[in-house]
Parts: sequence; C-alpha cells; structure tokens
Amino acid sequence: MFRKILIANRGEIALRIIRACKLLGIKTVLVFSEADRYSLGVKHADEAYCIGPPQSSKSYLNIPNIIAAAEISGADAIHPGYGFLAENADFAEVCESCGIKFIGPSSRVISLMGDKIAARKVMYEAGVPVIPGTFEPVEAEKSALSVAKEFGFPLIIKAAGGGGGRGMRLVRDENELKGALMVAKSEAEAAFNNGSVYMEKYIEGARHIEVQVLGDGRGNVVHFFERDCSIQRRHQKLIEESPATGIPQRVKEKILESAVIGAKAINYESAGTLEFLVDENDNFYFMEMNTRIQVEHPVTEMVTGHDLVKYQILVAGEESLPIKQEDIVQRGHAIECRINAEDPYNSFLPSTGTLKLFSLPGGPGIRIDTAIYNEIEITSYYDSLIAKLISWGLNRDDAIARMRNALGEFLIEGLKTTIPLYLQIMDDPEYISGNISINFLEERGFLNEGRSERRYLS
Ligand code: MV4
Repeated sequence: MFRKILIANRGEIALRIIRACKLLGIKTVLVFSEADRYSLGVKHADEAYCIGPPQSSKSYLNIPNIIAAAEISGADAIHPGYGFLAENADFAEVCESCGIKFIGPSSRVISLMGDKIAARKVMYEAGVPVIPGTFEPVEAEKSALSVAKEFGFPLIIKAAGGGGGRGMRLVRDENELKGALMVAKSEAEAAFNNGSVYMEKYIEGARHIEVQVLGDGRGNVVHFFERDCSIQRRHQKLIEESPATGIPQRVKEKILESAVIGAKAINYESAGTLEFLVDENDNFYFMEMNTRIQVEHPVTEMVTGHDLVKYQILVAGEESLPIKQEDIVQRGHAIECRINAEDPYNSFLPSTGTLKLFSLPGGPGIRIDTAIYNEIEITSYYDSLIAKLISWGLNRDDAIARMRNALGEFLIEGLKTTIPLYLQIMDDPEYISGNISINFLEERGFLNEGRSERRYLS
C-alpha cells in the first residue's frame, strides 16, 4: 500500500481525501495556492507545500510544481480529487512516467472517455444503449442534413472534446442547422482545441441518472446504485439524490446492469460514473462517463454505507476489489444540496467576502462536507461551492424533512448563499412528489428574475 499520498486539490474534497488516508494509515501531502494558505486542508495534512499564486492555472493546474512537490516529499501517489487535473490524461501520463501512481484510471482510459465520440462507440459496441446519433464527427452541412433526416428534430450538436454540457448546441429545425454546426465547430476548436462535433437526437424532458461504479482494472466491476442529478442550472448540479425517484425498479436494474457492462468493456480501474438520460417513457441512454470521484459521491456513501474514497485508494494500491456486489445494498434515501456562495435571487451572482459562520446543522442523518470556518475569506478564484449538506432518512420524505431542518439551522452571514432557494425547493409540491427532470428549476419558476425569497413562503 502507499506510504504517502499527495492531494492535488483544495476545499472540502482535499479534507475528504485526508480523512480517507488517515483511516488507512497513509501520510498526506497537500499542495496549496497562496489563497489557501490558511485552509483546513493545510492544517490537517501531514505536510503542505505552496505551489503558486491563487489563479488555478498557476497552482492547482501547475503540473511541474505539483510533480516537484511529489518528488520533494516522496509521495508515491497523487489523488486529484474532482475538477482541476482529475480528468487530464496528460497529467495522468506524467505521473505514470514519473513512477507516481495517479489515483484514477490509466491515461489511456481517461483519453478514451474524454473523447465523447469514442466513448459512445465503445459503449454501443459493448451493448449499452446510447443516444441515437452519429459515431463519426460531422463535418459538412450536407452530412448534417442527412443525419437530421435519419433522427429528426430537435437534435443536439456536441463537441467530441466537450462534456458536462460545454460546447453543446440545440437545433430545433432545418433552418438552424447550418449556423449551429458552424458555431459549434468553431467553439469546440476554441474551447477544446478539437473542432470535432457529433450529433444526437435531442431527448426532451429527461432525467439525469448516473451510476457509481468501482473497478480494479482486472475486469472486476461493482456498482453502488444510482443517483438522480436532474436538478441543475446551466450544467451545474444543485441537488442530487439516491435512490432515483419515479423510475420503475426493472428500468433501474437495467441501467445498473448496463453501467457495469460499460465499465467492464473498458476494463475500468478506480471510481467512475456513467451518466444516462432517462426519457419520459423510461427509455434510457448512455451519455458520457466521468473518470473521477464526483462532488455528489456522499449521497451514495449515505445510502450504501461504503467509503468510496477509501476504496479508490485501495484499488489504486493494486488491491483487488475490497467488496462483492452482494455486500452493496441501498438503504433509505439521501439528498445533497450544494451550498454555493451565490445569490439565487440575482442570477446566481457569485458572492465573495468574509464568511461569518454562526452555526452548522446537525442531528440524525445529517452530514456536512465542507472546509469553511468562521471568518474564512471567500474569493472568486475558485468555484463557489462552500459546503455540501447531505441528509439521510429511512425514506425520501424523511430525508426531505431532515434536509429542511438542517438548511434552517445553517446560519451564515456576510455572504449570499443558495440555502434560501433550497428551503423553497424542499417545500415545492412537485419536488416533494418526485416529479423532477432536467427542466425542473425553470419549469417551477425558480430561475425567474425578480422573484424573491418571500414568494414561496407561507
Ligand atoms: C443531451 C440532452 C438531451 N438530448 N443530449 C448536458 C450535459 C451533458 N452531459 C449533456 N447534456 C445534455 N445532453 C441529448 N441527446 C440534454 C442535456 C442536458 C442535460 C443533461 C443532464 C443534466 C442536465 C441537462 C441540462 C440541459 C441539457
């Protein structure tokens, strides 16, 4: 097993990884930017090294400095967390060539799943249902037109190098096709250095369901059931839950089975997530695979009782899977609200400044993953996630009730947060009845400008 792990990340996920390392008796090295010198991660890690100024590009994305810190400290592995370098195949390759274990899949598998066309092809060939669409890049208007004839409108143009909603274009009819194709290609070229785009039939009113998997890279893969991540704004997830609500059991089982087949097809190692869209008729389609531990992994930990970060480290250390599928059962229901320092009543404008923390929630079935403390300075150098609040209950109603209490106990001043929005959602009849889709926030008026905190009260 590893003796020492370097953590190339910050905030709550850095703390989460430190906690897992401590359980395993592994020493930790944290790299941090000048903005994070006074962070809880720096306090709790065994060693910490400053790797650059606040801007991510000069610190958390600074590969030479991170590798230097690993060499100097004698770390034998690097945990990238999520975001930053977590799905950077070049970084994984540098680690491999330096004899430092990248805690994640091989650079080859990261590249393969990073190419969304290649990922579709592999999954299709393995027998996983994929969204009807192309398996080759679409170049010219003429071929785009023949694709449109085959699949019909609306359709969606996506960047092969994109993912997570970046570089997509919805096309409602033939008139929009040429322009959308041109714009999509040039945006893809600019954003991903890869102008390849592909086309899919647009699935309307879908739910976003994803499956947590863990593989050992030797053909063994288990799943930890599904999460519903439909409640999002501009591809930023806000609320996630497990199990998914409103999907028949037999459909869920098929999705889980497909996810395992897909992960086995690429001989997956580490924790990963296969994302699916589920349409209004309960048809499901593979969308893309994330080759990292995800922000929302705690909801899965709450319903299964398993420690995913610990397992991720164990399999990276060449141990075979620490558990059998039969040992993984879903019990009760968990919900996560991502508490962001943003104003939900003013276009989710990021809120910065000194955070005053008066109280954190607690009680049965409440988990908080955060690295905040009283008087911490929240800057705009990084994303606006300041805490993840997770509730667990024997059923969905109990999880909602506990979440409502916990949100009410979360007392922060000095900054705007998304807490009041979540309090409203926990009282929304459609949310409570489980009637959610990727259009939920818009359809329920939660994104309307000029709405206020009071409107939904009483
Ligand atoms: C789609 C889609 C409908 N049809 N593809 C957004 C994130 C990226 N992973 C792909 N996304 C979508 N792809 C087809 N063929 C709808 C979305 C989508 C979405 C997906 C999941 C969660 C939220 C979403 C919000 C808007 C659009």
